[in-house]
Amino acid sequence: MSYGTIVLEIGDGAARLTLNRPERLNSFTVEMHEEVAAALDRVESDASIRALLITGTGRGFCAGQDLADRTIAPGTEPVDLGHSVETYYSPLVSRLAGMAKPVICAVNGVAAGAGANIALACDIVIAARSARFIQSFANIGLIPDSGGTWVLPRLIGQARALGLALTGEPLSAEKAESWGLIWKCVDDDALAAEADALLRRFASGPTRGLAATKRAIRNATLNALDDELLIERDLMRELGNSDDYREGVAAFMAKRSPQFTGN
Ligand code: T3D
Repeated sequence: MSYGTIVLEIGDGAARLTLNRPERLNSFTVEMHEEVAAALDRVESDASIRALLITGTGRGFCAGQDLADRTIAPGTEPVDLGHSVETYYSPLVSRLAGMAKPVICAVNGVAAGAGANIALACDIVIAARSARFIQSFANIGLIPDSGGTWVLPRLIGQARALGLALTGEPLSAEKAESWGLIWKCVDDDALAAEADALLRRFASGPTRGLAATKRAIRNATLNALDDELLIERDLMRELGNSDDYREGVAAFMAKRSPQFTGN
């Protein structure tokens, strides 16, 4: 399938999805939403794909909604943003967070509005040192959507979440790392190699174990410790029967690298 607004590359057990509207800082149109959704269908349904990387073309990662599609001519009805959020942004964030494969986001430049929160929905966020995260919703009278109001206080606490959301001030990649908002900030020219190395590692990793780890950690804040311990027991029981566990132990004992199949 060929796309007009994204690039999807598949190979070596991994998928690379690049947002590709650089002249608009990769902001989202309906076409881009539909193409990203189709790409995620492919990634989810193809068992040979064991990890996903998302990044952007040009100097931006993503500037959220394309506001050119939101100008309201006098006398016309505004777009129903609730419909847009429900149909496009929320399902996208939900799919990234819930996907049974690790999702890496390589934030190559500014990530604003929904673009920032789509990045934060990914499991591992690596940002170029020049990148910025901007909750720009305040500048246009909106609220942080795409999971922003949920993820920000959880990752950085209420004071910082409110500060970012109410002011719309940019947060540097370095500060995002030091605040615990993202996994890592790296030099711009190291971003692609760092993200690729991680993608290759996940693509040849114990996929079932990685998926279970992701699910357990993402759901953990909802559970009491004793409930979480029961979940851990069940997941360990299940994974103890996996081929990859057997291979991991055998490789350790034989002092060789494991050859995980994802099963
Ligand atoms: O609407 C719904 O469906 C509901 C859901 C909403 C989700 C949202 O994401 S709402 C928030 C929308 N996004 C924004 O408010 C961000 C708007 N952009 C900016 O504030 C700035 O562009 C940035 C801070 C991201 C970057 O600033 P800067 O100075 O580095 O770049 P720039 O010059 O502003 O942008 C470069 C070009 O991209 C420029 O076009 P031009 O002048 O070269 O022809 C600019 O207009 C364009 N651009 C940037 N962001 C958007 C955009 N065009 C359309 N929509 C954008 N979001």
